[in-house]
Amino acid sequence: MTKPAVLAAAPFPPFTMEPLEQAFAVHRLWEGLDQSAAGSIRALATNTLFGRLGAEVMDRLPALEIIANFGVGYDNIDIDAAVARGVVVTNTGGVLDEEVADLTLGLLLATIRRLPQAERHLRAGLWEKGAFPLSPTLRGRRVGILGLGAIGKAVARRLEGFGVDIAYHGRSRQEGVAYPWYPTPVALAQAVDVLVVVVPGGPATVGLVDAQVLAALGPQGVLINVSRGTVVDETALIAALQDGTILAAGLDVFAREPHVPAALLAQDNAVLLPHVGSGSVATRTAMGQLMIDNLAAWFDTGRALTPVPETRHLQG
Ligand code: 8YV
Repeated sequence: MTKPAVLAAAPFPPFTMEPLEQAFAVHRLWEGLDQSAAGSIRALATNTLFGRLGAEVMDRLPALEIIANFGVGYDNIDIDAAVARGVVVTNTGGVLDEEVADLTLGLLLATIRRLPQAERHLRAGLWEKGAFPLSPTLRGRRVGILGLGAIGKAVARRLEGFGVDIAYHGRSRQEGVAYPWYPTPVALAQAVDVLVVVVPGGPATVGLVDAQVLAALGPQGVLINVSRGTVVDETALIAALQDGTILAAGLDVFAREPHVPAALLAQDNAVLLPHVGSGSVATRTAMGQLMIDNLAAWFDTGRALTPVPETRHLQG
């Protein structure tokens, strides 16, 4: 039986590339794609590394039926263009939530207790000259979660174990959630002194955390962002870190990855990670497998396993 033709938009790790190539006839976009091959492509496998997957790529693929994303966030895909072409889009929600939540707590503690700075102090031989300065604390803080989805809830469950108060903002108050809900990001920021950003990226959330939200968070405020750099106004954040509008920030994501502004690198009150939220071997393997399983299910049954909400109606 002929294997369905799948276009890989960008390279995947070997533990994903190998099973992908076993199951499908894989074309590699980065090696070029001639017009006859383009006509045979029924599926696209992509990830955020490829960059924006827009109408111009989809238009080159007249037989395209499905786009499988290696990642839970799919702001890298032009969903309207996919829906207009009847193309189902899948993501890898579910298999990375706990991993990203673990990382979020690690980043939160690292930022408040200044762990990377303390380690730098030790490695630089400064401990023998003097103790590392005392740090701020998580004790007695109130943590606001911006975006109480699956990852936000996994973060909240962990925070309960840390004995801190939790509040949240999302578009609407959630039934059955006991944490206080605030109707706007500013109102949430005013009520808390740690703001954890886990809201999805994309046009609806660009600049959601702006200068006003940072001012509301206040001089003892700590911002943690593990979602997308676009959700935070990076220029406003740099200014807020420089002038003490907020205390500190822990960032796993940036507006123009992998570029990190020099002004952020210069801030001692920022803990900066290279987008490693889901980046363990086990979780990335599971994400790759779910991407492949989505494609296999689509070709076997005409129904993908984890279509994104905007394209669910396109499945039979
Ligand atoms: C990336 C992520 O997909 O799942 C997401 O939304 O941000 C990450 O897991 C990862 O960088 C793979 O490209």
